[in-house]
Amino acid sequence: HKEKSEKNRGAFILLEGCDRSGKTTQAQLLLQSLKDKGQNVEFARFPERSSEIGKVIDQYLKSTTNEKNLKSMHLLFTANRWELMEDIVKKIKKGTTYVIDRYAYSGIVYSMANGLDKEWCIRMESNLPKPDIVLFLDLSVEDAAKRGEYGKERYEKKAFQQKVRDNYHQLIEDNWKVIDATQTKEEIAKQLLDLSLKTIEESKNKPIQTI
Ligand code: DGP
Ligand code: NA
Ligand code: NA
Repeated sequence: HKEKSEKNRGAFILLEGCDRSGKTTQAQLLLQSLKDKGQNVEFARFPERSSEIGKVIDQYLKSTTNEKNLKSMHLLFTANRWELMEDIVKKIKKGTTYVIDRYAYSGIVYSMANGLDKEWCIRMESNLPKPDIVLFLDLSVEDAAKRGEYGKERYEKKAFQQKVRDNYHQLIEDNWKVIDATQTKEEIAKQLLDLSLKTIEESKNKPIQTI
């Protein structure tokens, strides 16, 4: 029989997308709208750069040299997910919904774009808690680039982002919703809110799955 703490759990809502997809802005709007609806909701992002592992990741993302070993770097990103998910899952089980900006799928698509094997990347993320819904903000690299210059970090280049987008399209599963990110900010926000409220309702008494 199910533990009491697993009834009426919160949902795990994930936002994924290329750099400049509007993901971070939408995550904040979604968080606020859910709070306005009276939902018990918190926010997290990956990589979370403030932990010890996160600091190494932050330095890596800000540097442009290529001397780092790609597989060990991938495992640091994965470790960063594990180190935070334990607490997050505890809170989800007690009824808090989480809106999360990037997660295992970013890990897979960015590391694949670096040339790592798809199956290896997927395997390294296995057994992490699985999101109840993946809201994938999708737009062409041309449209993303029109939004202004890419930033200065390692992956913020057009050719690389094209690979990332193609890789995302290879991962789409049943629990993914592809959102047309060329719509207005308000239109996107409304879709994300409707999908999230539906997901919160539907996830309440379901066990949390794993990747
Ligand atoms: P931001 O979401 O703006 O904090 O940027 C984080 C960057 O790191 C973004 O370009 C995506 C990339 N990223 C996120 N997770 C992973 C991962 O697990 N592996 C790799 N290689 N890159 C990642
Ligand atoms: Na970024
Ligand atoms: Na971001």
